[in-house]
Amino acid sequence: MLIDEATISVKAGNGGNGSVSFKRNAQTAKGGPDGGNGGNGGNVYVVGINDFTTLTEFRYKKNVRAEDGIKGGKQNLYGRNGKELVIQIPVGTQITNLATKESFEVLDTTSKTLIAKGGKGGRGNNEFKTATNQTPYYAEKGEQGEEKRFFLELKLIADIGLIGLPNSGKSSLLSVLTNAHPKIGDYPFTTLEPNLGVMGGLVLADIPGLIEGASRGKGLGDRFLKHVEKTRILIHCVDITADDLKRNYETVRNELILYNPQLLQKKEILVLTKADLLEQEKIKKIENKIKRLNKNYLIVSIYSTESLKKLKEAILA
Ligand SMILES: Nc1nc2c(ncn2[C@@H]2O[C@H](COP(=O)(O)OP(=O)(O)O)[C@@H](O)[C@H]2O)c(=O)[nH]1
Ligand SMILES: [Mg+2]
Repeated sequence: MLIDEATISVKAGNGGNGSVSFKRNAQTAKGGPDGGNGGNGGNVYVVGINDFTTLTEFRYKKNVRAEDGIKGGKQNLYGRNGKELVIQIPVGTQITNLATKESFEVLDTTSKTLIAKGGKGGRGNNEFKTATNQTPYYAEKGEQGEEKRFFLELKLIADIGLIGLPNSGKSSLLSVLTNAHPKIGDYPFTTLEPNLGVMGGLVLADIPGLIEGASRGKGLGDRFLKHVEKTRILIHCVDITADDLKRNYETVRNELILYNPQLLQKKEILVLTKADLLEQEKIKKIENKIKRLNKNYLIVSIYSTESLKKLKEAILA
């Protein structure tokens, strides 16, 4: 399981002060009170977003605040309300108020949850006029907006694992199927955590390092295999241009068995990648061989939207 977390300070807008003012013009030397009300401070809300990478933003942006209300003006002019602030937090994030320990989870992308309330604007002196006091020299101050600190925690479990030998096109597929931007053609063992992306609400993990010996810890493969255990579906990528497709496929399957035989029970989609690099004729021959094996397979190229669409359908089926 991968955990992402951040702590943020949130400040809702202060209310604008009410104004103290009296009507003055050529006709009226000593008019009644006309101080307007201050605007309300902006609220701070949370809405969910299907992009878990947004949490990392709050490592750098630790303070967020909504706009203050504008103070009231002469001639009963109302101050404008401060703009609300809506922060986007990945769906699945647990948000805990650090002072009260109250917490809630961001469940979807449609609901908007208030997390800090803006201060009410103060009333202007016009509102304090009474029968006995026609000239109140008094207006209300705007209230302070709420100020709170929150702990944000997102636990990610990959639903789908992209497996296959190095260079089989896993990272490329992740980048075209999801919002992730993994390094393509990167040396496979440079990262210690799998790259993740979201597709239709499902988390896809690009599991690098599956080579012969991975289950015994070679090339950090076992670190990555533990992520495979949690996934529901495996997308097994095999480079269609490789010399021995069967051997490539079996090398990876064998590492799965050695690590945990139950991994073989998972639904697996065999994906022959980089189909654009091979002539149709050769692809047909390969297909004929696979058909005899009675396996679920797809032939895919990152340059063929049609093939990617079919892959998405197979994953979501
Ligand atoms: N022509 C072509 N090249 C691809 C395709 N998918 C991946 N590649 C290339 O194959 C190489 C390895 O891809 P990568 O996604 O890094 O493989 P990984 O090691 O399994 O993550 C890179 O140079 C990619 O640009 C494809 O569909 N067509
Ligand atoms: Mg890769």
